[in-house]
Amino acid sequence: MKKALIIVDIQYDFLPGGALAVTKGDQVISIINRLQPHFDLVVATQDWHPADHGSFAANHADKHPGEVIDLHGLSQVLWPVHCVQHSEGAALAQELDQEPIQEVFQKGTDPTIDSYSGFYDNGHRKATGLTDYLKSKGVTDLYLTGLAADYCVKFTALDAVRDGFKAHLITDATRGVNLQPDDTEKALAELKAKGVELLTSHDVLAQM
Ligand code: VGL
Ligand code: ZN
Repeated sequence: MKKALIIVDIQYDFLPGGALAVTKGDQVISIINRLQPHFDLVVATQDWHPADHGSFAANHADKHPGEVIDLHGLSQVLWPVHCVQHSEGAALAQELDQEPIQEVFQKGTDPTIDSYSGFYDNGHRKATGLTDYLKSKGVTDLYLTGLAADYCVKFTALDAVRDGFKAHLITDATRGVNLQPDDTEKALAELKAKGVELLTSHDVLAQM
């Protein structure tokens, strides 16, 4: 058994004050920092959009964030402009200890399709390389943390299961966007039903 910590999208645009701020998103950072030394491998994902990305409401006439459109055959929630490549909002937060992070996998770079998961775009058309990387290192177990619980963390966890990893979600190391108030609760229930183990950072640290 080899364990990797997966840190999803700890970027300024998802933190309080950011373009797509997750309420209390900053509270997960110290927890993630505490977890990092206990893993065989630490990997991060980074939402990394070109300015003309199709998930931005501003790139569609008369559309607003929160509306849902058909984007090249896939249902797409429209978001405020966020995590534009090389912008300050797209940077990994300085408060996150980046020393233990071996590799950063970028996603959402194709303007025609969104990518919530760190493994594949939303149509499972292209891989980021994360699966091959983790398998090449002999990783069996993934511990998921970061933002946002109801989008990128959720879809990363689902793809982890799909690609044969044992997936664990550290519930106090994630927060949701909650476009609907119960979105995070629903996401966690769905993940649990699909075989993802839900546990707290306290549980993880006690096991190690
Ligand atoms: C995310 C919405 C749009 C996330 C990224 O990191 O959860 N959510 N892009
Ligand atoms: Zn995005």
